[in-house]
Amino acid sequence: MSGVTGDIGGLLDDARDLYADDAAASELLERYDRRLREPLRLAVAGMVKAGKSTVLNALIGEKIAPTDAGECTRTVTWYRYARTARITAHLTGGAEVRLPVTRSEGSLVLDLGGRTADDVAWIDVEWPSESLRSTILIDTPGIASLSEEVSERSLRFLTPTSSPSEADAILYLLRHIHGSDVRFLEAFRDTAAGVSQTVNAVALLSRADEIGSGRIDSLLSAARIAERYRHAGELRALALECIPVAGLLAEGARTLRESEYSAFAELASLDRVVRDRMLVSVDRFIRQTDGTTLSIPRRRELLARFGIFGVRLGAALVRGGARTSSELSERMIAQSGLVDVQQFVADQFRSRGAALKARSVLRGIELLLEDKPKPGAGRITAGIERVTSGSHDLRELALLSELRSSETALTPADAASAERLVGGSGTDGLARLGLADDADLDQIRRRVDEMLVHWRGISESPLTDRPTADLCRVVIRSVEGVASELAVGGWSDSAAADVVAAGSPA
Ligand SMILES: Nc1nc2c(ncn2[C@@H]2O[C@H](COP(=O)(O)OP(=O)(O)O)[C@@H](O)[C@H]2O)c(=O)[nH]1
Ligand SMILES: [Mg+2]
Repeated sequence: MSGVTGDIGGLLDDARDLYADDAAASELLERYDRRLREPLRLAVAGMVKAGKSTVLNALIGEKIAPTDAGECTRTVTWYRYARTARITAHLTGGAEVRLPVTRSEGSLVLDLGGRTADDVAWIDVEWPSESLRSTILIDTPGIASLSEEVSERSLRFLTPTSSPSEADAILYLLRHIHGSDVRFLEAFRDTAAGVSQTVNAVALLSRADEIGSGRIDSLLSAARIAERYRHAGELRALALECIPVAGLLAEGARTLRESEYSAFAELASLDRVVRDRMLVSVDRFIRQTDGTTLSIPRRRELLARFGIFGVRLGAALVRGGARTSSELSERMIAQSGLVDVQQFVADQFRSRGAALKARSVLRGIELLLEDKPKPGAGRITAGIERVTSGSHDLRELALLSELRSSETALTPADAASAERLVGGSGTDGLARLGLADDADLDQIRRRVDEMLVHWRGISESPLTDRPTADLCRVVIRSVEGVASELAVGGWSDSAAADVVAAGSPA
């Protein structure tokens, strides 16, 4: 354990001593301790039928989360890595029941054995998928569901009032920005309030293929809408990014079968006029025709798996040269937006995993101290302050949130630069510096120097107020971090001279 995780370990020990005579509090602290060691918890949330379970399947690369309307889509379900598959239902009364691991046509079948979603607190799916090693994925029932109880289940889980959210970060799926989306995201942000705020949500503009009615340029329209949302006031403060994603296409592509490749190849080989006529609409596609040897049930199956957009795209990609099922799968995935989502999760959530988990746990300890005040707790409160202000990672998260949600005294250009430097566009060094992937050492060194001089200038100006100077110090520390990460040791020659010059009494 290192850095912030280690510091919190010490705090948790102190808290355990303080609450040694309180079994419930001790158990809670035990859970926080485990949470620090487990992978990051990433929840998929959004309104009913936003495409949550489909995107989750695409991320895992298997049809494992149910997407039909069964009872299981109304429960919170955890997907965690384990070497052998095992499914456990945690019942509302506290009991645990093992559920059978059954598959049907490649999909996992979750069978509650006659119980309803109301009987089940949550389902724990342990699954041998590599993609789950570094992240726990959590599927949640739709918020703003017709059934209030179902919505409540998600809200209690993601935005509880007296404990931290069970999720460290969320993928929030939306099709249009809706009042309930904004209200939920605000509640999620406020659940993380307290000393170590952050923006830890990303918005996914989901079912992107349907945006242009499934026309082949639908994804371009979706990209334009996402761009608009990205800068729209309300979403900007609540989500780090807005990424368009065609989940069904991604899910279909990641689980593409040989027989499906053959079907696309057959469509691709049809005479152009016949093909265009067939693909003009869903109705046309499943109509009786002599134009193709694909039976109507097979065509229906293709539609269910890929949507009309996916069917059109699949045929176009085969015509464009996808010669095998794996080539087709790769090209479909590239179009779906899935890679952008994966990249975002890696850059913004996984790379900050320790800080995001720390934030959740610190908030938990804070709330416990509020809920059950005790003499001697002051030491722990002070410890929380110390860890929060001493951890550069946590200060970066807080600053990012501040830059996103409130006006600062910085010029718009400086605010944008600060946001990038603290990792708002990705946590790797080049992204922070706003340099291309192939930037050479010289460019990096120059940019680092330039940034240090600029931000020290603001920080030390007599016109700069105290909060802005504090903000500058976080930015400077981030730039120094980048310099050492990218091993441009040389920055210190000129920059060190600056430090000496600035610090010398002359
Ligand atoms: N066309 C299209 N349909 C989708 C997409 N994602 C999900 N769906 C369909 O929408 C329905 C609801 O999807 P699901 O993932 O269960 O939504 P959830 O309620 O948010 O979990 C299912 O019938 C999916 O096949 C998508 O990207 N494109
Ligand atoms: Mg679902």
